[in-house]
Amino acid sequence: MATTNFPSDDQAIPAVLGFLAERETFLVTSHARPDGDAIGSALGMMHLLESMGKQVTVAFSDPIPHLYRDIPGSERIVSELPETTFDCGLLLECDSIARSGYTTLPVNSLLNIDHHLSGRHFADLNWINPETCAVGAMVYQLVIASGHTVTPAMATCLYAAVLTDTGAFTFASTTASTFAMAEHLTRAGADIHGVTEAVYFSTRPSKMRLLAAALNRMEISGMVAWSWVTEADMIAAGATLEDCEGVVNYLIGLEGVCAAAFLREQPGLRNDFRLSLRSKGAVDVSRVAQQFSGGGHRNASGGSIVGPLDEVLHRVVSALRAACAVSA
Ligand SMILES: [Mn+2]
Repeated sequence: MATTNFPSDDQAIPAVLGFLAERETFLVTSHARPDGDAIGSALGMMHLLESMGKQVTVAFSDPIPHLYRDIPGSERIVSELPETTFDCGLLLECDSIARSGYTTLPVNSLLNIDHHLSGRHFADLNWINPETCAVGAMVYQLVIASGHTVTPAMATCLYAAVLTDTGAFTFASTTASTFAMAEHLTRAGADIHGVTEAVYFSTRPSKMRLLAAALNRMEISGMVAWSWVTEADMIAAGATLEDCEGVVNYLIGLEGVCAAAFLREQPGLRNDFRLSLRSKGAVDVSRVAQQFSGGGHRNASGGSIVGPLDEVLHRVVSALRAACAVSA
């Protein structure tokens, strides 16, 4: 089957619903180190597919962060792929199979739904809309177009996806339609207080200690801010990888700062760093991430970089300065 490029959601949505209707068994997955949108959109899609009478397995290669363990259906997520072949592999916000953390998927066809600027047309059917705030919002559009009821479980999953991927309705991707969707999901029974409590008011002390170390070390030069943690910092804080999520958002919160970077040393890999980037307004960090084998959105992206810390910081900060200069 040829890959397809849709000029608008109005054309993509019926094609995606048709693709789903023709198939019975689904393997739903998303990117490695899953975030709220990956988990919420995958589980929201699971609930929709089950409303359609389909058989669904949701698989993630990495563990589910504790913040998201109460999202309805999360107890059904598996990490080992079952020994069966599915009619369809459904990849959400993944630009390739490799990004899912699995080497291959046991599927006869592939459907790709993504909202990243760096999204790619690798599947049999590809619906990519970089304008939308979350893949959860794309799944919401599918639910509405399908005519199925938005159940409370579905609503909670999709609300969690949208809440987290808009930075609690603060990012530039937030529009009037984001709030209209949030209102509808709330009316449909989304557990909005439960999700908020889990995501924003259940931080572990280890994360706070790691954050303190990172913020204490923060550097600011002109419109660029940056910080980093080494494996030794993580051990000292008793922190896990998921405790590093979101540290970069504090750096982009600084007045006058238009681009920010947070680096964390990969466990057991000295001088090998995972890079998180954020920006404000027109400053495009998805292009910066592409220089460091990554990608993402204009204002939020990530990648990886290898080298001695001083050299790595110099390269990243120079790239961010250049990105700020281009948009000035
Ligand atoms: Mn997303």
